[in-house]
Amino acid sequence: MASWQRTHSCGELRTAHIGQTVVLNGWVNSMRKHPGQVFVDLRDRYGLTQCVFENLAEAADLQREWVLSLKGTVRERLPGKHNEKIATGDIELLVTELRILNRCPTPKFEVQSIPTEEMTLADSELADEETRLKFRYLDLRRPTLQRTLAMRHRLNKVIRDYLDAQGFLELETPLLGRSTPEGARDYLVPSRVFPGSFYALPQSPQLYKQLLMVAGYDKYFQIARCLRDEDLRADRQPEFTQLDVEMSFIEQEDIFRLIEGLVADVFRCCLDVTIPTPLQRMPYEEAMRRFGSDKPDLRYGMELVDVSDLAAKTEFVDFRQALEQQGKVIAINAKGGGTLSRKVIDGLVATFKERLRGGCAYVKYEKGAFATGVAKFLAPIQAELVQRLRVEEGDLLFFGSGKCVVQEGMGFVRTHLANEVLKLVDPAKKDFRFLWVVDFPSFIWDEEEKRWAANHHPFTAPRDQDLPLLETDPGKVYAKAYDLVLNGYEVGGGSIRIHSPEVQSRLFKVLGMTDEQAQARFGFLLDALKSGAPPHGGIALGLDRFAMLLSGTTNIRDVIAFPKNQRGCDVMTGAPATVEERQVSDLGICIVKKEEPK
Ligand code: AMO
Repeated sequence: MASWQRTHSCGELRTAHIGQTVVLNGWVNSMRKHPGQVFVDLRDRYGLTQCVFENLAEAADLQREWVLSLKGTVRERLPGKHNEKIATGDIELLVTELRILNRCPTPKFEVQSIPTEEMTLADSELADEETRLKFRYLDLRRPTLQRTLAMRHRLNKVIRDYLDAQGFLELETPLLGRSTPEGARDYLVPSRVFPGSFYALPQSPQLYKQLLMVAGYDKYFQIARCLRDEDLRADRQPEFTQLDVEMSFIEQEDIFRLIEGLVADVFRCCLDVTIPTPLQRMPYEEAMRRFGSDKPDLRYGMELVDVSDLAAKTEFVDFRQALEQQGKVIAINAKGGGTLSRKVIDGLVATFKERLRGGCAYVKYEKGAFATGVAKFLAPIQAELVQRLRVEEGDLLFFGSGKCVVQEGMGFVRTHLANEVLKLVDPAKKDFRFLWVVDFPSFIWDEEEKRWAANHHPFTAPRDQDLPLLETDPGKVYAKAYDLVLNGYEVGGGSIRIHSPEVQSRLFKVLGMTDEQAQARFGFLLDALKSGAPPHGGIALGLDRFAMLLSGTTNIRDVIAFPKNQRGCDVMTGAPATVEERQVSDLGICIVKKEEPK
């Protein structure tokens, strides 16, 4: 071992080490200079150690984030100087030898952590995210991110151990393949050898895993990278990671049991939290009716209440119009929201109207009666509304009315009120409400293309009892599909697959594909299904979302070492970027200049 190499980490030394000569390696987290004495907090991913230089001239020049090797003697801190907030807070290192391993200019932004137990910088103290993404290697030194990445490692390890113990094989599938439809746009890779032909990067390993079932690998999993060119949101990345699972000779219940065991193990090992199993289940229609969402957050109530029957007794124009168009009037009780100002409520109404694509009205309940807003119209139904929505003094009711999207719109109203206005949830609190959403419709009507589209993906089996309706009434066909929901996020989705080539062909037809088109695109799958396909099914969990929720953050980028920004760019390396003209012409591609996206 070279003389500069560490004997201990910066989070390791305790009173038991007092008197020992040790070497620490790390970064200068912070410094305090006094006459004849310099204090440096040295940092690595294990923690911080206070190091003292007494009359060591070179120490005066040290700067933040320089990389040091410090040899010295461990000693107890002076009385009153102990720091209970850090694990090494009882000792300090009296430095006898300083070796500067590397110097650097002052970093673009504050990397240092506040040495508390939690070691988190408050959001308000962080540099803006774009700057931090540009210098990601500096931001990754931040203990919060080091903790979330360590959590991810643990998550992967627990998953592998659990599935290995259950007899699963971890198998890899190609990145360069044919497009698997999962509802998003593909990232395409042009072929040099076959100009004009493209590989598609996988949106998921869906078809490969089904083919592995045909091949007899009855318990498969993979921690798989997936790529989807879709609009980004706080919980979406263009490349993300799935725990992809597939099993043969099973039914929906077997997948539930497997995943429930996994979830319980993950939360126990990663957070020491017990998740009671079996997890709650709810049919899709019920989730939509009660919460206006297929991924309801069950940490709070505030359920949607259909008041169409009562609304019919009023003269309020918005309500009447909605009902005349066979629409609905749905109400929600924002408990205690009566204290919100008129200005805030008007702002909310404007936001909600946009999402509802219909009317939005409100009323407060003050001194035992409706006040402000549409109070005068609601007088005839006040008593019934108060009872149905359990209205109490100081409550605020919102009403959404309209023809088509009012249920989903009110789902938005519910989460917006809970998260942004009433602050009913704290993501850092260890409150985990899981839910299986089941019985999804197989198809949704695509108004633009005037055809049925697969609600999950086209390999999902319809319920046996609904098979006769496939051609006659696709809107009434329900799927053997399920989503795993946690605190309002869809953290997983899967289904029992079609293993009959005839049913698969019928389903492609419902989606508007001719036999020839189905054969051209999915001939290999149809052939495989004809080669002795076992009944099979599976699921994929979104590991980034899982890690995000385990870490108590709402930003998916916090759990990915090198994420893309909101526009899908890697601002650190500058990807996507132009390439040399020769590279493009080798691929037989000609670039058509388009206007810069705004
Ligand atoms: P699905 O498309 O539902 O199913 O994806 C499974 C899970 O992956 C996560 N996820 C994402 N996470 C981050 N960024 C994204 N852009 C993103 N897109 C999806 C979600 C989602 O629940 N092949 C099927 C699975 C199956 O049927 O077995 C599939 O990919 O948490």
